[in-house]
Amino acid sequence: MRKKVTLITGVSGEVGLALVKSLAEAGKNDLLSLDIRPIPAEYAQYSEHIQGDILDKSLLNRLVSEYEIVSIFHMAALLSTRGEFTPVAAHQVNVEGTMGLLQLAAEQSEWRGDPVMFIFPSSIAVYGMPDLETKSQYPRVREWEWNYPITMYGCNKLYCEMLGTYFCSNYRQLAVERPQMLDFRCVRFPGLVSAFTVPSGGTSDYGPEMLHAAAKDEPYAAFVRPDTQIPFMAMPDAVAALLLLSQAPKSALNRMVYNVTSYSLTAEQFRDQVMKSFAGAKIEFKPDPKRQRIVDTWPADLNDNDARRDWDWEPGYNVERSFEEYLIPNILQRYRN
Ligand code: AKB
Repeated sequence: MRKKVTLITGVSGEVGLALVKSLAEAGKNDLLSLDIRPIPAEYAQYSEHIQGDILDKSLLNRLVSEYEIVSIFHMAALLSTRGEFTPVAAHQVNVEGTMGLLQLAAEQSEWRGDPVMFIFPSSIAVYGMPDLETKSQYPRVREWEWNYPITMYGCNKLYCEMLGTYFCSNYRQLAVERPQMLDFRCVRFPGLVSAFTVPSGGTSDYGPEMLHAAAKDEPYAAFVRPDTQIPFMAMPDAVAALLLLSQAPKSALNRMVYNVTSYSLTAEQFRDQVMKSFAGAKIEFKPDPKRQRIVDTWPADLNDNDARRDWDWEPGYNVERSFEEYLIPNILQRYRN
């Protein structure tokens, strides 16, 4: 008998690490993690880890021969800034990697006669506001509005949302009598901020970067204008959203793709929050035109009413709680050691 497992891809990334820890601490002891990198030593206790590439078909075949995969949290991705430097690699990881796992999940669903749950994190990068005037006119966008991404990563995420929806609703409907579809569920995240890890390769990174630099007493130049506004969320809320969505009864879900958000800040307001705790922080603004253009196309805020209605989504950390109770105490602790 194959061991039943919950697979987490991209476990060594920011969200993956926070997720595997939360799932393990909530009592899940069937976690199998996969990442091209090793799992950091302090997280190794939470899952059985396989170091390997989601693009390696023989590895995926080996996984299904050895394990019965009952759900997948697919966190592996190359983010928006990195994707502009390596667009072909971004497409391979973000699209071909997701396609391979969706297919695996669909085949496992058919084989088991029971849908595999596929949890997919998408992003505000799927939006593309044409100009700053439109961005200020439509501050809280709905899921279906302004889906015109300008980055490879944004295009990849939007397409994979559609692929997941296809695999969930229509995959092989003409070829198989009663196909057993997988159960695809997706959240669109704003910029995420963790107290324990610093992001790499994203374009919302100026927020967390300024905070971590201040805590380390290092000067920081943000690569955007002070008036740049996007939504943010503390990492525990991102993990809570993934868990809550995965626990929601299927019958309650009226969509497959949901916005979730917490608070919206300009880069200057973000700096002001940081300065409340690190009064001497040396933070300046040196906009990089290319990265600025990307964040200028992202909405100032998200409308997450549908997630609130369907699966009781509510962020636990507003801006004050986020900084005062989660970010600052944990960051102080982190850099003290
Ligand atoms: C990025 O900046 O690329 C990510 C995201 C908003 O998805 N943090």
